[in-house]
Amino acid sequence: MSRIVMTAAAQMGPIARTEPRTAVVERLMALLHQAAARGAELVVFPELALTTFFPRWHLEDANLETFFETEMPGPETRPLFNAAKRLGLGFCLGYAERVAEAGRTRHFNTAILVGPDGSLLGKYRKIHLPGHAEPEPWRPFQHLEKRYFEVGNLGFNVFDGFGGKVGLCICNDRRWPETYRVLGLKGAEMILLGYNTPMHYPLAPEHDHLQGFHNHLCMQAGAYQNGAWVVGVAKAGKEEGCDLLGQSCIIAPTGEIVAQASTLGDEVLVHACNLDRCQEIRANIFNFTLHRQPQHYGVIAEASRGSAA
Ligand code: CDV
Repeated sequence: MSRIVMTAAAQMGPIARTEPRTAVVERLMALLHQAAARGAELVVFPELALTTFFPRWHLEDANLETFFETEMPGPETRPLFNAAKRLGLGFCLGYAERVAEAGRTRHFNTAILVGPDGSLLGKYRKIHLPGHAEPEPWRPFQHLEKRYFEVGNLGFNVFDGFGGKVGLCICNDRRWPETYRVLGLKGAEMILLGYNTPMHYPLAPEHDHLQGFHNHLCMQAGAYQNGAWVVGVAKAGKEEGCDLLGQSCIIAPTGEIVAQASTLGDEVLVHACNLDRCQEIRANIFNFTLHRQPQHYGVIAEASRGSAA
């Protein structure tokens, strides 16, 4: 019998800076209900799905901390967990995490995987943090992820759930082949990720028209080269004056897009993802055991190497 995971990509439209968590959670629950009505068992939400994408502003500490969760679920997010459990749905949720760890307060850009019974199956903290640490006033908007978050300290991991092996990563991670390869080597059959991708890239505006192309290029390559399903979910649309890419999609292990959002708003895509299809790739063209030549790949993991400008 094949292993089919009815998977929903729950794209979100913009979240205003003033939109309260409770209103956002209502939106997430509406998406859950739509997904459930279409037979989903796993729902994937975007990166930092509970608030506006706050790294676009240089914020003072008191303002900044309001965007972070100190418990998950907390009082405002518990209704989402309760609704998912009632509907028998698992989900993947991105949020800003503040935690006391190693004797200090730490901040991470985090995603969790929750099972249909409400149990925490896995947690990931974003490793590739884009942007800059110091404010750069020349930019039309800031991208201060390097200021507000630490590099994730949990590694790239694969979790048992939904009858298979599920890997997590977040937004900018999707552009890096190493992300998929580490998850692929750990046996990921499905890779879930959320993103907030501005259409304007201030460092190379001549690439703005390629945002959609690059989005699919890297996720389709990651799926194919590792024989895994990839579910990429956007927070999209014009958020506080900043245009964010949509194009949420579900990608088969062959690299083919099998479902794609057609709006920039709250929208649910559902696909029956057969995890057994991973073997079409992993038993053949990318049979790691037969064909990888890791003795020639050492440079990839050398910290001192870089094609620096
Ligand atoms: N949230 C992100 O990580 N966004 C980046 C942008 C800044 C390039 C991305 O890779 O989509």
